[in-house]
Amino acid sequence: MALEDPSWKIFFEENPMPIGFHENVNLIKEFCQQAAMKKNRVALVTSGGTTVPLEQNTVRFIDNFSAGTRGSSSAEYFLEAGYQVIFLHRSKSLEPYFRHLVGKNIFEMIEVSPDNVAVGKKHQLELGKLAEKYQRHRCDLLMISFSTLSDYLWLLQATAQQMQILGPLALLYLAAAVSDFYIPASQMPCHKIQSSGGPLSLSLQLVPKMLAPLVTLWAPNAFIVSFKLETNETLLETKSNEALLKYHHHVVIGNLLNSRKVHVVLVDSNSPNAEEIRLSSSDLENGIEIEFKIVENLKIRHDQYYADHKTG
Ligand code: 9Z3
Repeated sequence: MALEDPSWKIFFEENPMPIGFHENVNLIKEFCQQAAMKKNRVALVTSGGTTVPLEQNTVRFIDNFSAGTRGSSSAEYFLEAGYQVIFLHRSKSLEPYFRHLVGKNIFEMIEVSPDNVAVGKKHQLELGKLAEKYQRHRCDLLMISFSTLSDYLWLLQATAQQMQILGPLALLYLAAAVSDFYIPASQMPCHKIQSSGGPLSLSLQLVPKMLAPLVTLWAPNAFIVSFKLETNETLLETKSNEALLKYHHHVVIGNLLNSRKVHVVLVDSNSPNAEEIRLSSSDLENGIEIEFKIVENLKIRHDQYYADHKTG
């Protein structure tokens, strides 16, 4: 399918690679090579929303709602499950470990006396646990950031290609909220759109479906999990199944905008029935996050996939 439809190739011909691309690819390459030598599993976790700029010198852009909660929390659980993680995320969106500090006032957490500066007593346990986890995992975590849709797709392609060296040890977890529409670089005005031109009409092009080349060409041996976001419950399972049938990857996780933090459905090419993960009230009381259960579930599926695909 990817070979027949050249639209994804044209996208990369028409939209320039991001600044710092080669430096990032080198970091990713080294990370994957080291992991492959140690036979470690690596999860690529994509996270946050892509922007679609309206001008080349960008003053305005179309954005996406995602804060990166799914991706940043899942990255932590993959690390806890023994994976190394490439965290491909929207710049300034939530990040693993640091997400727990968002909205907290660091100055209120610190006690200052004339001869000492220390974490206040009531924050020591929480911050200590967090710092310990961060320090334990930081060498297994590679952070790469993007802003625009085009930057994201360039980095996704390159990361998937570098992960080929890992064969079935690689898992791709595509949680970023990726725009379906964009303005090709050649159709974007160079300078700020002036209001003196009157009301603005935009014509957006469809983004080529990158899952097709991703599955068949860029990461043919990896275990690939994509997300399907809907707002209409009646479409969720059908649309998730359609995605699986169309791209022939391994798992589609369907979620609804309003219930995504407590309920997801997993569809898998090997089983006819969807599996549901739903947080109970006791899970919620105990601070269990749905991503903990998603990663736990995927780890079992990836174990099976690895056992079926490893060559020696
Ligand atoms: C998701 O569905 C993610 O679960 C969310 C997470 C973006 C809903 P938050 O960051 O939200 O925790 O606030 N991601 C995939 C969204 C997407 O763009 N999917 C495409 C589609 O639905 C297919 S790849 O068509």
